[in-house]
Amino acid sequence: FGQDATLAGFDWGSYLEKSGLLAAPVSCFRHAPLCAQWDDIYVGLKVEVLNTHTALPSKVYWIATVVQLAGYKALLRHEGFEDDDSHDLWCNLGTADVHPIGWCAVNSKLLVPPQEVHQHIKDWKSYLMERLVGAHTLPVDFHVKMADSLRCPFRQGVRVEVVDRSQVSRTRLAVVDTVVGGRLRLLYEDGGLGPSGEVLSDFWCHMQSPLLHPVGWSERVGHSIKETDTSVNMSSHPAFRKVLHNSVPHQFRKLRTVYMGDTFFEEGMKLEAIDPLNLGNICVASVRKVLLDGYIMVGIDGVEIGDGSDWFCYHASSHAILPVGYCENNDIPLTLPPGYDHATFTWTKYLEEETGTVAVPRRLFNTGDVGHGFTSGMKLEAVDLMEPRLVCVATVRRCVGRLLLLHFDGWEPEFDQWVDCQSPEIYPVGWCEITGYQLQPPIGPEPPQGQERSHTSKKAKPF
Ligand code: MLZ
Repeated sequence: FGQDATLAGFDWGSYLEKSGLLAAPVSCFRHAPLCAQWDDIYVGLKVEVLNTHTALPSKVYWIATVVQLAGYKALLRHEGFEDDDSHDLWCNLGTADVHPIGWCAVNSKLLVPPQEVHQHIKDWKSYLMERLVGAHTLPVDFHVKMADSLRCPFRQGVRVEVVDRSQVSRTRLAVVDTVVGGRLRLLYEDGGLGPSGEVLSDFWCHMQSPLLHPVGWSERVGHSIKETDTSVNMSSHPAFRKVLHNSVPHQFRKLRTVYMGDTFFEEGMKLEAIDPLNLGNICVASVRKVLLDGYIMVGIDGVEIGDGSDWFCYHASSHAILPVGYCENNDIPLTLPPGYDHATFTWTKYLEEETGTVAVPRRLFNTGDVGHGFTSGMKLEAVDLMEPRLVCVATVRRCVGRLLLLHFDGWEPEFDQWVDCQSPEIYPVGWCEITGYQLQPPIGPEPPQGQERSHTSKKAKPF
């Protein structure tokens, strides 16, 4: 990890205030804790929150109003300050000692006003009564729901099949090592350990990632899988000392079923696809192989090595495959095969004259609008899918249909990535704080010490 945001405590509140930008609301993130409950969380709610501005020995609370929301973070104003915003404070609704109105009474806690306002108001009791009439508060089960939604069906020692980061066309057996906020650290079964027991090859993804599959998936759909090198001994690592359990399909997200009947993707058909190794690029691509259960292997035209090792598996319902002409229609620069020129390239000519192929029928793609609620400029916490251990401060740069172009704050635009609006690898502001995941803050104009910014290495390094 480069900069340590948990030690330094990245301050989303003042960062947003400085930028003047909004955070994407929690309700935009279907997989995020409390997404379904977020309609009940809004500006104007009143809560009971720990009062840290007293010299009293026991924990006391005071009433505050939500004056602004940014993801899971709320800007609170203590009752009594009225229009004075100088004491407002950002707190995380998922972690802070905040409760619905009435919680203190039920739990025999004291409500004590902050010292600064103590003198101004004579009769607190009637002041509060007046302020609280008709006020709305947090749902009573807020924290229970939060805890429920953080539960995860994966544990250390569960075996899965996951993309092999050293060769993206195949999967590889891996074992869950750690789970943080539904994100899994996976260790390849034959990844090897270094001289002092350190893991040589790991992979991070969310439990709902399309790159993750139950044991037996590859064989079932006809995807290639790396044979485990049994000479590699991992048994000294804690994750392998457990009794290993094979994962089973019900632990995984269910994909939309696709009908593979009369017309489906066929080998050789052309399309546009997000380059799995350069997620900011949408390229001219071909269907290379049709697997079972609606999965296809895609290759990027003109740059394929030729042995199929750089093909990538996408499900027919994936956001990452797009019909011919999608980029042009949506004003996205299409990445052409080497030797082609934007001034002269047309899909019609490319299909007929150059390759003698046909385009994948448009209706086979899942490009319909989903009404996701993201707009450009919104801030969020997003996985850098090229280094999927890193969750970074990011901004939505563009929204095109169900696709979002994400920019990583402080990084060059060449690090930008196209993701699906329902990607499980994007999170609301404050998610890292809730789950205990480390957040990568934006890098300043100068790269922080010990973190090189080698843009040239980006292409060569898969994931
Ligand atoms: N070592 C890598 C880190 C990139 C991380 C970017 N995250 C948005 C590099 O400098 O290329």
